[in-house]
Amino acid sequence: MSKVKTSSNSGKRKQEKGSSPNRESHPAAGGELHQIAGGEHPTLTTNQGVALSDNQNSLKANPLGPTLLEDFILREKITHFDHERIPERIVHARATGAHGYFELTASLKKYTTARILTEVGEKTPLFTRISTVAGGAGSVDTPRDIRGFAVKFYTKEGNWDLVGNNIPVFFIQDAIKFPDLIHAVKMEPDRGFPQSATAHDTFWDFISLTPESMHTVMWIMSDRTIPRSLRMIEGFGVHSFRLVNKAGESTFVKFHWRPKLGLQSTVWDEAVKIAGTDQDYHRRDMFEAIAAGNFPEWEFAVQLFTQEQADSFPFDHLDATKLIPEELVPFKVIGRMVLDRWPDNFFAETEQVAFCPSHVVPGIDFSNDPLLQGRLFSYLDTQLSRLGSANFQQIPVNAPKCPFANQQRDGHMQMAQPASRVAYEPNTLSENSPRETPKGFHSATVTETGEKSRIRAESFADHYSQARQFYLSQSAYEQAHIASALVFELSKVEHLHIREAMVGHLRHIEKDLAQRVAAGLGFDRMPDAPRAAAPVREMDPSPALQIIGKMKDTLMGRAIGILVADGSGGAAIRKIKKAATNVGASVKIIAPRVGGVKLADGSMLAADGQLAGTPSVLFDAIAVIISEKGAKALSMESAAIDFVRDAYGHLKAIAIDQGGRTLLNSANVGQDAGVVDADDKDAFIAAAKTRQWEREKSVRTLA
Ligand code: HDE
Repeated sequence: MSKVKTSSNSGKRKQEKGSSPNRESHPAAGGELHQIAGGEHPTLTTNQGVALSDNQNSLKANPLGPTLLEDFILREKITHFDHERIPERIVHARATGAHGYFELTASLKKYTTARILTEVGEKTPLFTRISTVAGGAGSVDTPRDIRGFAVKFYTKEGNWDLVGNNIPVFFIQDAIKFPDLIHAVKMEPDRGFPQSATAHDTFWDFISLTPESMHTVMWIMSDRTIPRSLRMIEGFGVHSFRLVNKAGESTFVKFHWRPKLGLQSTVWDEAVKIAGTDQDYHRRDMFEAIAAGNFPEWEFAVQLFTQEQADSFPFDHLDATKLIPEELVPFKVIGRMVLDRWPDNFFAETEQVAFCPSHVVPGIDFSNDPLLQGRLFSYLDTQLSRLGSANFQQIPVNAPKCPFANQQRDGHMQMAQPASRVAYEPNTLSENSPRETPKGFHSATVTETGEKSRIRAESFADHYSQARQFYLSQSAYEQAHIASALVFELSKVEHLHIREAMVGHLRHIEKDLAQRVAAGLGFDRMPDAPRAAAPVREMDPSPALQIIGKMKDTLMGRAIGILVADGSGGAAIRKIKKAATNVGASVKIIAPRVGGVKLADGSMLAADGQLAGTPSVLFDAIAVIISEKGAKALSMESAAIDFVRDAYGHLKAIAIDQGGRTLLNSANVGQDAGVVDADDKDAFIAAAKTRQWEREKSVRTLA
């Protein structure tokens, strides 16, 4: 056995020349840290309030000796650190949250007693958390995925959580299938990948065996799942709920959020590249918008309908794989949500917020949707294991902002210190203990009859009609994106029989779609279609289901990137910048060096981003103002070539000066109606408000 020389044990190892063991004068020991920031600082203490004299060094037997177990300061600090993480959400782990308010603009007094829906003009504080579903907490913001859209309203009558998604339908009809669905979509358990992607065998295997998921599959293959910004997505409560009025009568209701900025998505190649450029793309976008005072805003709308109306629908509204077309039951806008405050602390608020669909207030009640019924159990249960205690509602972000009192007591991490002798109800010993009230929560009166069974209702059997309606309601561009997304995803599936089974389902949805996907996958024969449990109905197209139809003719909330180089013309840059900011866009100057460029007139222009780290995928439209000299230099830079090539490939408007035209030529980029002269600012602004859809067929082969 070789002996290691432990001279450090002696404690007498020579000091470095000129250094001193005294931490005040030893930079490595942190003695200079105290000079970093001025001002009055509170004393640094342990959790027990003991002031620290040294937060840079642990307690050692001698300067090079072992650390002593006695060091309670080190142990307290490290122990707390070791326990900083809590279990991440099993789904919806990755998210962005913000505070805001809800303002009612039209009363629903006729339908509900819920004060939040009856008092016009009243503002209710809220916390909103928008998430992806499949990836872990550290995954990227832009995978193809549904976005969770959860809102906690702190009403005067208790907390109401509306825990929805950015898609109005769901994959499954019964809660008992949820663990299977999620296990199928998450990373495959033997290999631990892919992270946050549906494009793998287990997901499509499960889907191909679950025909009820076909409607949601159409939605997730659309560009709804690759949004440009969380400020540009819709939100849906998905299930039918009930509103209950003073007389105890109930009306069914579906809840909807519609973004003020309109809908806007990326294109798939762009979403993939954003993931490599800025993993926090959506979180940063929301943070920057709120910081700049551009508060994200949504309209709140309801669809109200009676049991009699529901009986006449050609589908069952209790089936979460179905939506109620706007054309059948119109939307009634009743309020707005504004997100105006970023959380102080991500963990305390966005991570610890606990949503439960079971959190409703008097006047709002549940329907029998079997998915919703399962969720009423699941969320409370998950909070117990995630937050570790039945007292999770005492965490500030979860606590109601109205008075609340009951006789629940004790438990892990109890913060309250009730002083009374009694902890039960009723009692005669306390004059001011909480009592029930007739104004409290009443469930809607509903008669239930029938036999207990494990059976799927016959009215849930139609799995294809609304999938077909969705596909046929899309513009030709959007249909091509859906078909291409299916080809992309299924091309990642290793098992041929799964690819074939999926194309079989598509045959029920739309023959042309099945053919396009089969061709894209290189099939030489059309696979058989599975037996459909119910005949496919022809439903009227619903244009409201499009994204393109719901884009707004605006640059509000969008971003323009101006690529500049030494020798650029300052006037041209200023002109574009002014035109874009005048219509609400944000503008960034991109230069080869972050220090900026020397303009033609010799003045310096600072850059907001360095070219290599700020590619055009981060912008909705670009301008290239670089002069001939700049073009010569940038034509040799792959980042500059990619900048213009990607902007063109992602169907964006491009404004160019003469140098810009030279760079486009070097990059082999075509020139169409979306490529405009930088002098024509109006043409650029008009083109920047949309995508150049017609260009797409010239830049990629779509299915
Ligand atoms: Fe969830 N879901 N879910 N879900 N869900 C969770 O709760 C669950 C479903 C949704 O920002 C979990 O706190 C079951 C539909 C959102 O914190 C968990 C079923 C819809 C969020 C859970 C569903 C949603 C969750 C994981 C089938 C749209 C994030 C962590 C019956 C209407 C909320 C947590 C946040 C989160 C269970 C289906 C939306 C495990 C059992 C349908 C937005 O409890």
